[in-house]
Amino acid sequence: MRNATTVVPDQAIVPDQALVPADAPDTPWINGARLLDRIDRFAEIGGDENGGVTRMGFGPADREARSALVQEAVKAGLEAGIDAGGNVLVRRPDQGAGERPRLLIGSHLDTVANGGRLDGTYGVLAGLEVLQTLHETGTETSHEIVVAAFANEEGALFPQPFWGSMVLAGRLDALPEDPRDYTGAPLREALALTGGDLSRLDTAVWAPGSLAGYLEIHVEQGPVLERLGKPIGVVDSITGRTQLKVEVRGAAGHAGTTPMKGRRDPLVTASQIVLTVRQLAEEQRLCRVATVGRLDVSPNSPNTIAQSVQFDVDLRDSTPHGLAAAEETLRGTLAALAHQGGVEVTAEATIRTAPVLTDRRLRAAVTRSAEELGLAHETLPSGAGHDAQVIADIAPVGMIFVPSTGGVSHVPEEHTAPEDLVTGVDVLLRTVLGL
Ligand code: HGY
Ligand code: MN
Ligand code: MN
Repeated sequence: MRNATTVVPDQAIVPDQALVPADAPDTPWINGARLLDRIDRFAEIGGDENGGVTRMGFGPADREARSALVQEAVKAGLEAGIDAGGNVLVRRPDQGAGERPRLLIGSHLDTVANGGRLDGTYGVLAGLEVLQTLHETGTETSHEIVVAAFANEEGALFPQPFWGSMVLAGRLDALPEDPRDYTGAPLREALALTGGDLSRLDTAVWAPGSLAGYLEIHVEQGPVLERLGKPIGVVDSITGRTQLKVEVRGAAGHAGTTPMKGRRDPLVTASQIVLTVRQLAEEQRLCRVATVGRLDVSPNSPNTIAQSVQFDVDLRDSTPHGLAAAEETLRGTLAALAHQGGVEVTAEATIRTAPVLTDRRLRAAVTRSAEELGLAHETLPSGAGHDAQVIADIAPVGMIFVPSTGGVSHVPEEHTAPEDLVTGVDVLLRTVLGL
C-alpha cells in the first residue's frame, strides 16, 4: 500500500514496497501527487462559495472543465477529441486504431448543483492518470485504452441524464427529439458549443462488440466501505432508476380574497404526492428509495395561490419489478388526488435505467488487483446510477469504489482520503494491465 505521507510534489508517491506482496507483478505506479493536484484544480472550475462544485452538464463551467481535460491530455502527450454527443475521448497517440480490443475507462465531469468535487471527476482524472502513466512509462497493453468524460451524466440543467453514455451506447431512440433544459432552452446550441452536433449523433455510436470492456472508478457515495474500514469496493450491481416529471395544474388566485372552499391549489396536491412518494419506499416498501428533490412553483409568489407545480420523482430499486410496482402505485394515486384537489396531474417518465450486474471477470480482475496490493476489499451494490449501467448495453462493465467520508455525496462535504483516492487508481491501473 502506498504511504500517503510521502506525497512529494512532482514525484510519484513512492509505494511502501514492504506492504506489496513480493510476488506482485512489477508494474508502474500512478503519480499520486499529480492526480491529487488535478482533482484540486478541477474543483476550482464551477467552484461555489460554500466549497461545493456547480458544473451542470452543457453549462459554461462544464465547458470549461472539458477544455481543461483536453489541455491536460495534450500536455501529457495524449490525443483528445470530442464526439458528436459531446463526450471527450482521450487516447494514447501510438496505439493504432482497431488493431487491439478496446477498453474504455470513463465517468463524467458534470455535477449536480452545489455538488462535490469527486463524483464523476475522480473517475475521469483517474482514467487520464492511468493513460498518462502507461504512455510515459511506455508500457504496452493488450487493449487499446480510451478514456471518456461522458456528457451530462447528472442531467442537472438538461434533464436527460446519461446523455453522453446513451449516445455512445447507441440508445438514440431513448433520447428526446428536441432536448431542452429546465428553462426550455434547446440543447442544440449548448451541445454545439462543446463541439458536439445534435444532427450527427449516429457518428458517435460505438457498435455492440466494438468494446471489450468498460471500467469506471467512482467514490462510493455511501457509508459501507468507511464503516468496514476497507479501501476498495468491487461493485456487483448498479441500481435501476426511474425518474418521472410530474406537473400539477390548478387555478391561481389572490391569497387574501379567494375563499378556501373551491380553491384548486396545485401546491396542496403536489405536497400530497410528495408524501405519497416517500410512502412508496418507507411504508409500502415497493422500491428501495423514493425522492422528490426538485420542485418548481409558478408563479411562486407569496400572496398568490399557485397556478402550477412541476417536480421530479426519483425511484430506485435493484429490481425492474420493484421500479415498475412503485411507478404503477404512484400513477394510481395521481388520478384520485387530482380529482380530490380539482386539479390536473400529468406524469411523464424522463429516464428509465435498468439495474445491471457488473461482469464477473472484471469483478475478479479488480479483486485480484486489490489482493496484489494487499488491500482489503468488499463486494457491494451501487445505490447511485452510473454511466456504466448504460455502457452495459454494449460491453461487459466493471466498477471500483473508494470510500466516501461520512458516506455523503452530491453535497460540498463530499470527501475521500487522499491515500484512498491514490490507492484506487493504482488498483485501476493494475486491473487494466491484468486484463
Ligand atoms: O443520481 C445518480 O445516481 C447519479 O449521481 N447520477
Ligand atoms: Mn452523481
Ligand atoms: Mn457519478
